[in-house]
Amino acid sequence: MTDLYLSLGSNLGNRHMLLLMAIEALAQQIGQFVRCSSFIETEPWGFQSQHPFLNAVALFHTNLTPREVLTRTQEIECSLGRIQKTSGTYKDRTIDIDILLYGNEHIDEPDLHIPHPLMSQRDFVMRPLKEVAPDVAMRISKEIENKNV
Ligand code: PH2
Ligand code: MG
Ligand code: MG
Repeated sequence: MTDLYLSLGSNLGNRHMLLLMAIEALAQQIGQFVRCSSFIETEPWGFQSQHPFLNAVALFHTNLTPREVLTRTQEIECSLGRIQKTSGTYKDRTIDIDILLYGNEHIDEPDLHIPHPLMSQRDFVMRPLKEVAPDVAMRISKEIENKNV
């Protein structure tokens, strides 16, 4: 069983219900739900939108490979009304599920980067991560600091 940290975000529709439905689907398809942060309202980061986000971070225990997790999270996004992503700019969305961390693994493939390369820059990720796993949030922030010296 591997610790899997996921970032969840929604800025369209019934955001609260969409986050709950995503967590339920993840618990059925990905592995054991361990815990989730509170749902925090955040301003759109990196793009202009009049729709604020609801964000959360959740921890699961999984036996799936990172690639299997990616496939299933994308399927769940589709089932919850996510319109096909087009490359380039960020868009409003009913649900976004991003893999933040998969155990201590480092993966760099064209469509799969773990740890999530932008996570330490994103307050909407680091704040809820700190709630779910303060030690992990601290480790990630330190790793980034060390890279910058
Ligand atoms: N996700 C993005 C880009 N910007 N801003 C907020 N507040 N929350 C998000 O989940 C988010 C974002 C790309 O997926
Ligand atoms: Mg995202
Ligand atoms: Mg995404």
